[in-house]
Amino acid sequence: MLLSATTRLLGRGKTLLSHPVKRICGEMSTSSLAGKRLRVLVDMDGVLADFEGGFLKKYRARYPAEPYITLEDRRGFWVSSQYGHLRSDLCEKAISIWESKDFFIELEPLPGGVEAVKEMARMDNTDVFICTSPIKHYKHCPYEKYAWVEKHFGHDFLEQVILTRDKTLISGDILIDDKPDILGVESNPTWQHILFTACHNKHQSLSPSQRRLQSWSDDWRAILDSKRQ
Ligand code: DGP
Ligand code: MG
Repeated sequence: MLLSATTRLLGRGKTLLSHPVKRICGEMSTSSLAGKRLRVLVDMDGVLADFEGGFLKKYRARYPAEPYITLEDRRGFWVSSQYGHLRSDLCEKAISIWESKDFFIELEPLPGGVEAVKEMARMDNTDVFICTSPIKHYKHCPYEKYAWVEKHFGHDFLEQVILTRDKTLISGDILIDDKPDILGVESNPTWQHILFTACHNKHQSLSPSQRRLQSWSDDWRAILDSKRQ
């Protein structure tokens, strides 16, 4: 009874408690264990799921007579801002696309992302979390983000999902994310930001603390290794 409660509390308890050395660790605080493991936070939209491609496809299908911005011409993180600059009413039209049912669940995976994250999750001493910001129009997005993870990673991986509007509050060693400026209430986040290249950020220069991952064909394993103690 007590053992099963401890196992539940530790989360990874089954593996820990069956190993004599790890059992000692199991009696230590979970934070001392966490210190030896690499914690990788991976963003979803623009990193694992093709938000920009999915947006453009659905925008053109719904508004075939309206002007649009090719992926080559995308600049700046906020899609609605760039469409609003093109013509003010296009801002709302852009927003209507990702606020629609089935937008998030139908996003295509970006090449190699799902496979890379699955491989990371199998690596020794590595914890991987999908860390994603839902839009505030919550009718479909949070549900569909969970459904997308279940569809591409399987039900058990839902354990690794973090939905937050403020990623600075989440502790980790690295955050792989396509948003150039990740700001929030914590001015000194624990993670190093690895900027994942996307159509909207490829022309931007990095801040001194950032590094780039060009795509999932780039050497993400070397980035993880460089952060291991
Ligand atoms: P993340 O990838 O976790 O940083 O999530 C950012 C979300 O914001 C993602 O769902 C895409 C969405 N997004 C992109 N452009 C705009 C925009 O112009 N306005 C709003 N409200 N959301 C946007
Ligand atoms: Mg993103």
